[in-house]
Amino acid sequence: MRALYLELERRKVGARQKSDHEYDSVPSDSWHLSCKYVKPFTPEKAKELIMSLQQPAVFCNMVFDWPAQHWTAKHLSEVLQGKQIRFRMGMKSTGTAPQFETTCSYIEATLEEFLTWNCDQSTTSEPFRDYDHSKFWAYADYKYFVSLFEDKTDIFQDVKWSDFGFPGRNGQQSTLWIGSMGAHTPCHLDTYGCNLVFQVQGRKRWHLFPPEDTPFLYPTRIPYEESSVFSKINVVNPDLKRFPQFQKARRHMVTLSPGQVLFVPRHWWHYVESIDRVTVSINSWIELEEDHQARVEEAVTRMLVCALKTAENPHNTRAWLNPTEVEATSHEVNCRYLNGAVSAFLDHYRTSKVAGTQGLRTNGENTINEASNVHSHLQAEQTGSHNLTSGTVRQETASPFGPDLVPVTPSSQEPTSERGGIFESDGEDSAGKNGKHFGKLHYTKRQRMMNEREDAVVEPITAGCTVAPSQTLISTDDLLDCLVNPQVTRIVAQLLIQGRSL
Ligand SMILES: O=C(O)CCC(=O)C(=O)O
Repeated sequence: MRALYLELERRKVGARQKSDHEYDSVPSDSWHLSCKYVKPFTPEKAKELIMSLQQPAVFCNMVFDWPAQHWTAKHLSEVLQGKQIRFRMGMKSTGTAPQFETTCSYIEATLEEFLTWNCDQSTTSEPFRDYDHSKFWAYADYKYFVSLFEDKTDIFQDVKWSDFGFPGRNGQQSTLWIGSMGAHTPCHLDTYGCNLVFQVQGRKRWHLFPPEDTPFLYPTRIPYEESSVFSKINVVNPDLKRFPQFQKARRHMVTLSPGQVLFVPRHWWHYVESIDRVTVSINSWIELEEDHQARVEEAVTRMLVCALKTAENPHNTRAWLNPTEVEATSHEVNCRYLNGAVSAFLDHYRTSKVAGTQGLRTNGENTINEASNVHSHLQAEQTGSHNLTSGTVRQETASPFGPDLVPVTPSSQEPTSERGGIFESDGEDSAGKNGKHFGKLHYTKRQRMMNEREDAVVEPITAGCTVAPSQTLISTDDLLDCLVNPQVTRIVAQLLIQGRSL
């Protein structure tokens, strides 16, 4: 059955769409598309696709009636009425090192001030006074609706993920991203869930890499952020001498335009850059069965990173803790996380009938049922011989792709014309070198493994014996990169779970 929509609604959408073009460099085609009256996929079909697709894909014509389609930065600045928002400031010119959040600076400003700085250079916008628009970008990234619109909860209904088969999912489970040209998020993978991203204003270019290419992306957990594994590579200007394996990574690139929704499957690496003067996007991470095991992997990672990095330097968490993390949690708290995650995993699979059957997406990665022989699993991971269908859609069914669902395919050529992103490199490293300081730390992170963070007991600082990294052959970070490599933590999690379930 296809959903039908009233012509009146369609007209309203179209009229407002036109007046919102002032900052869009690329006109949205939603007006023409909305004339079709119908959505190409029912919620049930969309969900089925999301749960079976193993490559990124762009949904078209699914959101033409969402009120959030009109959420330009200008509209949002009126809705938010002078609310102070934290902006991450980064440099447009970068070298081959990724611009991590730990190397950016932060300011508090209103959206109005942001728009003045970004779109009207004749006027000075106070909070941005130190940031020359030609050299810096600004990003109000990863803002939870629940924090942004505290007293305006009606607005949650403007986002309707129920159209994709997730009833009750709306703005309450979404985050908002507002950026200027060049604003970007360094290459990382999200350890939990899969992702739906609605592009509202301007365009963003996504560079995606499949999970099997993880070794070629040089994963690192420093900066440490629960639920994100960062790549050491600046994928738009890679240092191939230092990271030669990156040449083997299969880049998939797509430019997302207003009105489109990108599906990012679980564990796909992504680097995302704003390529228009103002961009606004909204996303929601969809929980998956595999998250139960991912929580154990994340607990192992947290324990090791916090222990080793605190031992190395008890006084300076800023260098390694991502600003989205509140603090380095104590060993006691981390033990509780780990035990909680293992118990939750076991409880879930003991009480659930879905383990190993249709409800459990394996997405090429093992679950407890498949992991009974972890050694063969490791071998499979290393040789790539396990049953992966990434890059293709499962073959039992006819291809679902067409004009309204566009697969993101491997790029045939490296984006050489875009080396250094959309700006030329001047060899400088990052905004951090400007001596700018951090702002207040963020309050939360995507999907918390526990709600009891407030209970965290801060461990007394003990004097560690620190050896200067320059004197060591293998640094703490080198060691951590091996110990908490995603392939290793997966096996550790499986062994822990097996040990408890015997
Ligand atoms: O839009 C961006 O800058 C990054 C988005 C992202 O990382 C995500 O949705 O997982």
